[in-house]
Amino acid sequence: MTDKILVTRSSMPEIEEYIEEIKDIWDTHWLTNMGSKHKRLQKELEDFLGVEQVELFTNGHMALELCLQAMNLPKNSEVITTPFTFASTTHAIVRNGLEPVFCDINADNYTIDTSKIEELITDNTSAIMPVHVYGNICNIEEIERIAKKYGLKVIYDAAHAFHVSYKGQGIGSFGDVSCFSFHATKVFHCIEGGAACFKDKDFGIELYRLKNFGIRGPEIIDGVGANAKLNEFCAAMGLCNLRHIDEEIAKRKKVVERYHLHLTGIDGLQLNPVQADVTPNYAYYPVIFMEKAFGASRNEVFDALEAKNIGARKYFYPLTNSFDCFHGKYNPNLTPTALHISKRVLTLPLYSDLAMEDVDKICEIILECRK
Ligand code: T4K
Repeated sequence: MTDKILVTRSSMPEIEEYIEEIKDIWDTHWLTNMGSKHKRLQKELEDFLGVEQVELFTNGHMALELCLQAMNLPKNSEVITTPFTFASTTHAIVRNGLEPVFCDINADNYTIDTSKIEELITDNTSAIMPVHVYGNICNIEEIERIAKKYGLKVIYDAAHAFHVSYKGQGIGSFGDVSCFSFHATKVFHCIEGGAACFKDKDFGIELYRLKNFGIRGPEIIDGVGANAKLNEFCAAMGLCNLRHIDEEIAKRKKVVERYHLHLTGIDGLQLNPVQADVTPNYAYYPVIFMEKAFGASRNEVFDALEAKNIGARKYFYPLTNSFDCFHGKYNPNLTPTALHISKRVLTLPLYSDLAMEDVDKICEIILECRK
């Protein structure tokens, strides 16, 4: 094992709690295919997130990919999204035979710049796929207005936003569908897992078929589906972690406050904003380093931390619209704010049991980088 402090560390329930939760699997021998733990987690999440319906998946990516597929959008139609995100968002669009159209982001909260969406809409636009990046919430009202005006579907990538609420309403309840990631690195996790939240019953039926080979009944397979089912061991981890989620977020809040204590008001540093009407989940701690004003570049800080065995991450660099796999098809200069931010951002280590002394040490190393 390494003593390195990494960007995050999976939270774990007590081993006894997990063993207790999985014990009955040895009686039932029911390991996957929508077993009792899957059903329980689904119901508990619907209540907890305050959403009408939840469908569970093997991971957040398959939730996004299959939600797009279930929408049956016209082939080659355009989906407006942002490039300042994890590969998954863009790849879900491309793997559906759809065309991503990249909108720039806001310089202060890194979510889609809604003032730039309408100019990107064409006759071929079918949907908007905004990202609540770092758990920062997009301009939901404006996205709703635009979607309504142009008849577009809205699929929120809410991978980072578990248990965030906006004006008291669970974030999963916005858009046609919102997708969460329950990956090991997330505030709430199932080892691997994901969920889609939505209201439309028929959409739910289609999603269920798509995650289970298109099977409608034992002798009726009337769709071409994938296999994206959440297994019972992952669901059991989710059931355990859900019991501790408030404590998990409270501990993360303390770590964030400690970072703030050291880094607030330092010239050349931009910290994650506090958003009005939003109850945050403290998922990530991104810092933007303005080289001139701060006295060191993002890369210099990254290297200095690495040298001291601290693994910060450049989430999200490079932008998805400059990935090698797209062979220069998209022009990142058309999203200048995203480009600017991606060259300057560093997400600092953040997890619930990160020691305060470690936060102090990380900040000390960062501040010592100033020339
Ligand atoms: N949309 C967005 C906006 C997303 O950010 C993501 C995923 C998705 C969609 C898709 O959701 P999933 O299909 O993944 O459910 C990590 C995560 O794997 C990924 O889930 C996440 N976003 C992304 C932002 O971060 P990597 O390649 O940076 O992971 P890795 O293996 O370098 O892990 C990061 C750190 O986490 C490690 O340094 C240590 C810690 N860690 C990692 C693992 C795997 C643990 O403590 N335990 C673990 O088991 O992508």
